[in-house]
Amino acid sequence: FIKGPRAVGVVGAGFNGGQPRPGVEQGPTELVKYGLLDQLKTLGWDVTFDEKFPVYELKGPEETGSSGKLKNVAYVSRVTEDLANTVAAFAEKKLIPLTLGGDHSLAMGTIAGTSRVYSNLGVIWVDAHADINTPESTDSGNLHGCPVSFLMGLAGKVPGFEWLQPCLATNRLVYIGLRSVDDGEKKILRDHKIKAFSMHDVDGHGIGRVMEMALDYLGTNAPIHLSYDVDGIDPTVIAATGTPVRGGLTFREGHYICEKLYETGQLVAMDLMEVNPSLGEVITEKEQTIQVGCSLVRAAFGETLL
Ligand code: Z70
Ligand code: MN
Ligand code: MN
Ligand code: MN
Repeated sequence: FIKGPRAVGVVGAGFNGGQPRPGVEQGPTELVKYGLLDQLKTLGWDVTFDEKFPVYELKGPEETGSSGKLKNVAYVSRVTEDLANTVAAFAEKKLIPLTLGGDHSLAMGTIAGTSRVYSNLGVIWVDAHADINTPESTDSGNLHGCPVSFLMGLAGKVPGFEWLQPCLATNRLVYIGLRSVDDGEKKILRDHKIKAFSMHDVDGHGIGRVMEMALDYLGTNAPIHLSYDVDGIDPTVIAATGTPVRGGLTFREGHYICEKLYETGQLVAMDLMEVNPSLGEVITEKEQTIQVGCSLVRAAFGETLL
């Protein structure tokens, strides 16, 4: 189990600049209001929490400027640089940084931060999406679809992101839960032989075996940063997130990943991202049937193969 002091440094990162849907900046506030900090204390954790608890705001229209297709470059860069410093300071003091998002572009900051403190860091990235678009491959221009390529240095030099140097080798990350990967991203995953367990793999091996293989790959003594996009879990369980995708991890599979990392004592940082309390609509049975029907056809025609 977790070695060293049971101390967690909670970072609230209310931020929506990496994607277009408002509401995700309220994720940390809602999680704390629900009692997350007290729940951690009850589990015996020493909880440090910065009461400043920023809900980040645009300084002005200059921060929404684009660089090529990328949107809000200055805004995302400022916030993630700030976050990297906060997370690194907690990790330096041997606290486990727990960053509550906010959209997943924030992981540029959190993983940059922990990688300054831990050598041989491994990342487990739970997500429906690969978030590895480059400035060239992105269709949406939303930076929450790009953090992995920025961290790995696959994005090249991006004007406005001078502070972020490559800090994650292509063989130090494992994905779990992928099922909505852009064609350009599939090519990147193949070209760099990036380790990925899609939902197809979770189905085939079971989550227990997938975690065993993931930990073997990263090394059973390596410090691990868990970057958890809640949309990795199925929308029947997690509805209030910006881009839900059917066919995700079950409630238990989603939890097993966390439990296993706790059990091994390898967890050194966690992000919980893309919680959007303002979303979560009810869909009709008719819509649901049409959607599942199309989804089954797409599965038979190759959509989910990486
Ligand atoms: C798409 C893009 C994404 C989360 C959507 C989607 C990326 N690949 N990530 N929702 N959490 O826009 O690049
Ligand atoms: Mn994500
Ligand atoms: Mn996602
Ligand atoms: Mn729904």
